[in-house]
Amino acid sequence: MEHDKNQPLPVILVTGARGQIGTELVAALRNVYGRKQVVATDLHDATTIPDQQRPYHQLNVLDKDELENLIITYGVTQIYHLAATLSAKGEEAPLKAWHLNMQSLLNILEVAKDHKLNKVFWPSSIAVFGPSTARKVSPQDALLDPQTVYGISKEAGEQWCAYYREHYGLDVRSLRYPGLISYSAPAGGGTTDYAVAIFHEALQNGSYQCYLNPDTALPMMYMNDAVRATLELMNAPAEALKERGAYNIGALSFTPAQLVTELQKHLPGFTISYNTDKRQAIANSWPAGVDDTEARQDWNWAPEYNLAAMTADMLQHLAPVYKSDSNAATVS
Ligand code: AKB
Repeated sequence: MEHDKNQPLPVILVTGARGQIGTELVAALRNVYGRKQVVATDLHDATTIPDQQRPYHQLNVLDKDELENLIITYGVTQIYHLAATLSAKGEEAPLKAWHLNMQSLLNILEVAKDHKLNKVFWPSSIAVFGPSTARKVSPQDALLDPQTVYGISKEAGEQWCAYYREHYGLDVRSLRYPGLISYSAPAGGGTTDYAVAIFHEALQNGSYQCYLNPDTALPMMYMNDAVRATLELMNAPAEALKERGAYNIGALSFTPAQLVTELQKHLPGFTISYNTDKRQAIANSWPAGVDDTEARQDWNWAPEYNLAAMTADMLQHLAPVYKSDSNAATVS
């Protein structure tokens, strides 16, 4: 994607910039708008951040005053608010996860309203769905009955975004991300994390113990598609976006067993064992896939990576990282 030269350059602030999505989204945004247009923020100490990854600021998103300082200092016009506690970690400390996920979103919406920002992006998740979808492909307008505190915070967040849009005219846009698979930064605290960890373990040790049953199908997406979806949604004309909440976006739906079969095409010696934990119950409450007809119709969403292409690309990027490791499996 390229910046439309007839439009002014945005100044974008990203929270959670060092996380799984943020790492790649910041790079993609800088590619389109230029490095200095994107202010990355996260909890990490700023002194550890190399020059080519600046501007960077240490920011706790619960600190509204500091957030506001950065908006004023940089003349920020858009925010991508990615900082959050995910599904599995959220269940370990539900009230803490609720506070972080909700209060940070409210801080962002308030400063965006007060400083009249052009646009806000906030990710929702397939975690808004629950048992009512009966593990089928969930439609856009399915009943939302989340079973985790993370899912409840995403459902409430969707409502808050709609509230600010309707009452204050704030242009907030949102996607229900499926499980995201990427090689640049680790996934952290989610139920779908196995689909990232399995690549690292396969290359490092030649085996993996999976915490989900082999036949647990979940909606997934390669990060390249997720980043492109985010940029496309944010650049779609406002009048095209008919969905009041967050858009379903689909790409892949696979089980651990199907991913293993695909991996074994490249790593024939790779072995898997299964030992389920609490994350199985969370996965059981989510649909196997999502229906993204509305996203396809309203802003031409279309995924590019299928299971085979995603697996090959992940291995191509990660194999060199583990090459010097004597236990490492050989990619054929
Ligand atoms: C998680 O597993 O919690 C996340 C999600 C599906 O939102 N990856």
